[in-house]
Amino acid sequence: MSNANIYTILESNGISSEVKSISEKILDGKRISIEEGLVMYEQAPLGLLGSLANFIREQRFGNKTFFNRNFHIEPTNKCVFDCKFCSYARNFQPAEDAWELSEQQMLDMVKKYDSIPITEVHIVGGVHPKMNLYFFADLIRKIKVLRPEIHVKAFTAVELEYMFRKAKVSYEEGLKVLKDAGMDSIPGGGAEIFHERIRSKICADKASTEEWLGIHETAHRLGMHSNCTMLYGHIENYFHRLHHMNLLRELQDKTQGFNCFIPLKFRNKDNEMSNVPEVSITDDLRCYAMSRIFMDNIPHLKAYWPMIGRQNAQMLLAFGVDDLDGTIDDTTKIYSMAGAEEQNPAMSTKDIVELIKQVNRQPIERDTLYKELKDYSEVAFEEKKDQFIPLSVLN
Ligand code: V47
Ligand code: SF4
Repeated sequence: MSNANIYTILESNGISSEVKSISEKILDGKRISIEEGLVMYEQAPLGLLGSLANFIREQRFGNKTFFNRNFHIEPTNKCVFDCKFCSYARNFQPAEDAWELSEQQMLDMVKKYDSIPITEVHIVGGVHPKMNLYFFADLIRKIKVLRPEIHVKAFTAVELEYMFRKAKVSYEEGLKVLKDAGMDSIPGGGAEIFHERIRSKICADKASTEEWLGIHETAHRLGMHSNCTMLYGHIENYFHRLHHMNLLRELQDKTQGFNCFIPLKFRNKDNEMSNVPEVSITDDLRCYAMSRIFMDNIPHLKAYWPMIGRQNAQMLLAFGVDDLDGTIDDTTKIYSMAGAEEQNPAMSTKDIVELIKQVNRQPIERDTLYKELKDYSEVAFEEKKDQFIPLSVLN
């Protein structure tokens, strides 16, 4: 037996004294700078990044792994914007695969879950001029009549910025209209990459970085929580990712309003960036681990399984991730249209619990604001019971 300790192993892998001292800082719970993040991104071995991220995750949550029971409503995929990475949006020309749901169709979707114990509806879609602020306030009000207890997490800051601009109201006025109607929180989409050199190439015409951050800041001030995302693995580099995360970290220092950070992997099927190759699984692992290490003030790190796949999501639970999002019930098309392996994303409670248990983590059902609802460690499922049947309502 050799008497190697972790540092002799790392040194034999060529790890620099700089990486060593930044790692010690991280283990001491200290914040790292963009420059230090860059050193770690570029030089630290994957195993070290994973261990550091897992250390932070386990310090905070032990073995707990969170999920929720939810479904999505995607009101339309018609969109006035022109994001180059988007495989989902259609313009306003007639197209077989374009949809535009009526209020009644959306309420019927909610009614189909009458006897199913979901806790969240996630509403996002394309940006359609006819679906304005008052249309959506009315929709949310009616959803709450049907299911008063359900948490409505709705509209990316991109959708909100357009709605408020069209209605000629301030962010605060617009958010109050939606909050009064029953909107509870805001999802994290639309952030993409904040750095202007990249944003101007991939999504030049939608809400700017300042607008995205301004809407979330206003929501937090009004007592609403939100999530935040980062679209990675396309034409950005590590610096752009760190710059993006730093802006979110700075806002979180001010407001404490973000619940979770969700890195979203660029998928390249059927969009205007199909020539850009997708990154490897090791870059995914580095990205999530660095997210956990760098975002020291955002409580949760989510691997959104419809986008990254079930097995990769399981692996990411060892790289800083503590949350897998929800059961989904085949109600979102964004990722299947972009080439994700999950063509009809749906998991029963049993499926998601087993996925978590398989990698020796503790499955905890949460609500949208991470209140723990049920520990499934000891729950045994009867076959076929508690199963979601995909409704495939958009097919
Ligand atoms: O903003 C679009 C991304 C986002 C592609 O808050 C793409 O809990 C990869 O934000 N490849 C919308 N990504 C989805 C989103 C989300 C999802 C799940 C949970 C939450 C939450 C938020 O989807 C967009 C964009 O970043 N996206 N096209 C693509 N081709
Ligand atoms: Fe529209 Fe959103 Fe697609 Fe951009 S990402 S084109 S805003 S649906």
